Amino acid sequence: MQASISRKRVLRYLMALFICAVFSLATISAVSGKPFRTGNIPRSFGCGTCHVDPRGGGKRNAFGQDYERIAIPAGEEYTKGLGALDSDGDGFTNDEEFAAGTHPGNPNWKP
Ligand SMILES: [Ca+2]
Repeated sequence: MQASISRKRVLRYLMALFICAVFSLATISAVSGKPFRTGNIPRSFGCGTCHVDPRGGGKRNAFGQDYERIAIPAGEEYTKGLGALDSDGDGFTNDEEFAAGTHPGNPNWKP
């Protein structure tokens, strides 16, 4: 009888440990981003510079998609080519948008 209770306790403990581990991993993956990238661009709007969700992660906005296609393969460098693009199609280049303080991935926000 004692061994059976002890086994149940161990199983409960292991189950609680497993649930905590899963919750911790889910939390870590939700908040871990690439904040160093915001230092590689002329102006930062935080994680929302590249991501639809301003907290980061998940789907990228138009600028983030161009950053992924051009800057990441260039070694995380904001290239002249990326600056010359109009990622969000609002009529202003990414360089013009950063210089004006508007968002290069949001067509509703332009100089
Ligand atoms: Ca814009």
